Amino acid sequence: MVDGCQEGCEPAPLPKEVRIAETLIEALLDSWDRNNAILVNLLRALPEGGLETRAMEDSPSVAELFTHIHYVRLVFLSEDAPEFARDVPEEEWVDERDRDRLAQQLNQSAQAVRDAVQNRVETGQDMILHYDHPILLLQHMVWHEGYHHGQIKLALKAAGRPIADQVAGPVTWGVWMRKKGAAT
Ligand code: NI
Repeated sequence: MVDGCQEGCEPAPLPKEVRIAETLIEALLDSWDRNNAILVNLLRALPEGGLETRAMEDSPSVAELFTHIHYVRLVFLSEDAPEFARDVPEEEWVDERDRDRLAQQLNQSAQAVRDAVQNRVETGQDMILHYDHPILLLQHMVWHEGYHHGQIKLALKAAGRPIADQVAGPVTWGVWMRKKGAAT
């Protein structure tokens, strides 16, 4: 053997570029998981009656903002990676008041986005209609959902039912920043 090694050797280490690429995709998918965890945490932290509140009279309700987020994820998938767009709702702004149902929908569409982006990165395929890189779908959704996250907080405040910073902070901002395994 050229390298003097027969059975029982350690496999050759992966090239540096492959290791970096693997680390980056892992971190990006992790950021997506955290983004969804934050959204579901916000849903769970809403005060009684929070789903019905609106920032202004003609604004969507908090419930409608959550169903809009779910809908937007699946509609973009239906246009860009359709085999991952399962169960796209017929309506966009649904006034769903069942928190468990909302959480289930958000977790389901988050998994669909994750699977689609991972698949497109790993197979080197482009998205069909939008985005120069499949990762941009994920980044677009993070930005979109952060935008609506602020609106939800504002709606609660306008209705006189804000979530206290001490309650919201650890389950939202903290999810971005805490190292895995650190105490909450
Ligand atoms: Ni929107």
